[in-house]
Amino acid sequence: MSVYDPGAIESKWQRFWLENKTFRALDPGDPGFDASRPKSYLLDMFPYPSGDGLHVGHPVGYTATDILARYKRMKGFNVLHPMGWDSFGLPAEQYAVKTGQHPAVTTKKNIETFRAQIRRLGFSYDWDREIATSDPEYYRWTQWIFRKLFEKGLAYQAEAAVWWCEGLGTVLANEEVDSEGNSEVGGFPCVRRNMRQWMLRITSYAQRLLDDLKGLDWPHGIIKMQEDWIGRSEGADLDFEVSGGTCQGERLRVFTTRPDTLYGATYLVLAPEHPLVRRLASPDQQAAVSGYLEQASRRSERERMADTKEKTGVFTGSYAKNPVNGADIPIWVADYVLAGYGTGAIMAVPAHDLRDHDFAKAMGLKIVAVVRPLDGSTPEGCMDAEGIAVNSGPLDGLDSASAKEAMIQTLEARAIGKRVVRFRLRDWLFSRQRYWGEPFPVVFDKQGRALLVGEDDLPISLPEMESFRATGGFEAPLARAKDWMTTPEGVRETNVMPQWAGSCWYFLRFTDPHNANAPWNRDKADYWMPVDLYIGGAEHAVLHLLYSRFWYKVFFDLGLVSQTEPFRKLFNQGMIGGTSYKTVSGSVVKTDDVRWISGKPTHPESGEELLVTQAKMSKSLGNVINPDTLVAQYGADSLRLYEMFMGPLEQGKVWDTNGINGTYRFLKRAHHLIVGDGEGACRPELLDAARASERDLDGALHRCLKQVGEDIEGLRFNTGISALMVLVNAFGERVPSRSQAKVFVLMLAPFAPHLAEELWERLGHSHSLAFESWPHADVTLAAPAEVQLVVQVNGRLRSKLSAPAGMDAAQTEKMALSDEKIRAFLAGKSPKKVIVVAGKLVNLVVEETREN
Ligand code: ANZ
Repeated sequence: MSVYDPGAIESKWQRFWLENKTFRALDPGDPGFDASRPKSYLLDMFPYPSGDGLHVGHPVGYTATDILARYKRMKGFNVLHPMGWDSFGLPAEQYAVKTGQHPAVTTKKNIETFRAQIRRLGFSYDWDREIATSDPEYYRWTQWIFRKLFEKGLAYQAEAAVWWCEGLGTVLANEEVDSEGNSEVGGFPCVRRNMRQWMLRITSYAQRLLDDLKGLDWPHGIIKMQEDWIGRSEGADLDFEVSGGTCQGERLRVFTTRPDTLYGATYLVLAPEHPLVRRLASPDQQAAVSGYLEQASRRSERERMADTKEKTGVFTGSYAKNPVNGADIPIWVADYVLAGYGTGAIMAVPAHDLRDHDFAKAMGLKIVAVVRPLDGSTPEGCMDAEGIAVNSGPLDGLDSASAKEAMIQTLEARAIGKRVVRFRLRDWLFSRQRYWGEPFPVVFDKQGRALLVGEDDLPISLPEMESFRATGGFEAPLARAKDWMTTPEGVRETNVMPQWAGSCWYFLRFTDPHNANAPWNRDKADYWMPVDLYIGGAEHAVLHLLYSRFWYKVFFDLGLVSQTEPFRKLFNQGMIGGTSYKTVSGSVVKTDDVRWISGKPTHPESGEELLVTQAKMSKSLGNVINPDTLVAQYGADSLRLYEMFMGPLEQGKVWDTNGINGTYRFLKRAHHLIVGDGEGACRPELLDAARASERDLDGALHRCLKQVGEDIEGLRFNTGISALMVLVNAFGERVPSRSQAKVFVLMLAPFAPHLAEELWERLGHSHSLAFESWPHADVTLAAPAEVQLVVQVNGRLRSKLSAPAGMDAAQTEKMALSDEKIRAFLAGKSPKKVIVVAGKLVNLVVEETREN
């Protein structure tokens, strides 16, 4: 058989790898484990096994880590490359609601689909380490970790204002609600409510979470997003005294990052949720304040923060005294001040803060400038930069930094203020009123005290329930499982943990997935951690990465791990978008329904020409590409290769199914290069020693080898693949020698592993190439064959020649002087001076004539 038949080749090798456990990673202590080798832990963000199955976006990241995993094994590393399932969470529950099937059943089915699809792509995962976060053997340890958090005082209960979503029957975090106040999933309306919740004290790790970002090899954009999310601000808390009214003499504390602008504070603003608001409302402002509070409760935090939105607010009718100049300034309530940040109250300095400026303009409040620009200009509108203090009594003339310092000292001396550091980061809302999540290892005794369930009683498994639909009334579904809820010690907590919980530590479980006595063994974790390369989507830039970093630091403090950061290097693959087709009036035509008439997409019925746009792949646009069809048609190797060849890994791309033809043809040629057309295992000529005519190909081969190695290390897979394509072209119809064929096949292996294994076998090997050494690039052979020689006359470029690499100075000069163009230029004269950089440049200095 001599045709390239990916179907046969791929199923054969996938079976071989599975049966032989080729990619099983050995742990320290395992027989055969080689401690002298370096380790490499290559991790994909494990998928949520949705009912839709895999789409072509998933394999982008998986292929990238797989190329590296295969390469690192060949480079002599002990490689850990695992895969598992993030299988708890709202979508599973929603899917179950939709299909009427129990989440456990649908999740199991979805996992099977995902696993089969992923296996058909031939990734070199150690399948013995497969885990699922919804498996009681896994979540037993998530519960165990919760116990630790509770014991350390990092888990507590609080009444928290949360989003209640009636449609989903659950509370949602801020990030799960859009700016219109609808749920991101499903688009159901949400309302703010106070409810008892579990919170995790991530804020006590804020400084460390910020500081440790410095040592990470992560994309700058992601580091910046984490920094902003943590949001460290230095400034001061300071007190204003209420003058007059029922609150006369009470102190109102504000937080400011600009204490230097205190002389310009012309009013105060409280968040609508501030506890003093109602009491500060004077009798004639009572109605207006109440009306405003009602209106504000319906707006989302994001909407409230957006600068572009119109500012709203009302005067409370009360005043406070500015402590430095004694002025009575009005107290307002406005929702641009957030309850959850600082003290929930601000001093407004409209001359120097944009939001205050807009507000003062809208409400006709006083604006007093107290900072002038460093460049002496007279600014119009708001001047929010730092500068020199003016109109500020003793601060006048000081630069902003010194003025801040001086003001803080004054406030501290008068005991009406103090220096503070604040973080935007809030504690993590850790409970959900759902079914499909980890139950808490908590019962409440008769007095309502939360007690931990003993370690030996874990896992607390989810009860079987007939209906897990929310019934409304703000009750968790588990509250209906009365038998399950009641225990001799007390009543079980009926909330469950959020989806993030399981993914906060799965990378540790992979180091020791079947441990029945502990979440992981310290020695194993110490050996494999930290993750050397973590690849996944940028959509997890903030929450997943922040939460896992937080837990990891807690584990460090508990002595469960030896480092403080879990992911040394992070890389975000670009998204694959699809093409979508719409009519002028905006109705979507699914990709499969588009009728192509003379190369133009048209409506299948009306014949109207359609508009083409690039969009995210989604079911509703009908533009989701299923990898299974492509694998059936072209093979997994072609698909893998194509996804890597489309462009740089980090870049977003638009899917074009036609492109896969190119990588398929390349693999066919690669197959032909080794196998030929004959009946034998490979081309008979391969068995001969290299013949003289093929030796010139050694240069091309080693140049390719050098580049492919460098490109894999630098995650530049597209250029590595194109180097392989160039090489196959260079061979053309010529037959490689046996040793050339070996090098070629080994280089191909990380990219197109099935075909490479097949060719390796045909070259006469009886074992897998997975652990063959990566061939050594011969530097002399890899040196470029030709270089460019630049010839100047009196410093001006006069000729460019292509020259054989490795010429010495004399050869270089001789070549320059014998060039036609240069000889014409010199017109028989000999240069006064010749400057030579061997193999690169010759500058001829001649007497200037008029023409020169
Ligand atoms: C007076 C002032 C003058 C301010 C000035 C800024 C510029 P960051 O840097 O984000 O920490 N602020 C304080 N608490 C707030 C809250 N709960 N909701 C909305 N805004 C709040 O921001 C701190 C600054 O944001 C504080 O400093 C305060 O306004 C405002 F020329 O005080 B500033």
